[in-house]
Amino acid sequence: MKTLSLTLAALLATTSLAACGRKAEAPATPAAPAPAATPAPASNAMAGMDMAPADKMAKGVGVVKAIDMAAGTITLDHEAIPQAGWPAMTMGFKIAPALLDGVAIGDHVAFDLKLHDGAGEVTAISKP
Ligand SMILES: [Cu+2]
Repeated sequence: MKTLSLTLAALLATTSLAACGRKAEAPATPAAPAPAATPAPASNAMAGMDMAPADKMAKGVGVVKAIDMAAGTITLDHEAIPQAGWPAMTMGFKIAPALLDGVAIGDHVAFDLKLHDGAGEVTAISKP
């Protein structure tokens, strides 16, 4: 009986982990139709994995190090971003290719970020 319980627990754990990687599906999850009064139940359930429970905006400045139009990414050597709790560093961000018009490697830029799960997407970029 004890062995059976352990096996069941292991199965449940495996199922939960598998469900984690398939957020896009999950139609049977009771938490899916979120009532307006309850803020982001899915995020709360995943709290251990999230750096930030919800999207957050931040502003930064830095220098363009690399651009990948096809992938829609930009690498920025950015100064510290207190709103994100980040020190200065060089890192890649998602960016809509349309925003990369007129942006070149070596440009000093100011940018807006949308932060989600510790990753950032550049939502605006300009040369001050
Ligand atoms: Cu960074």
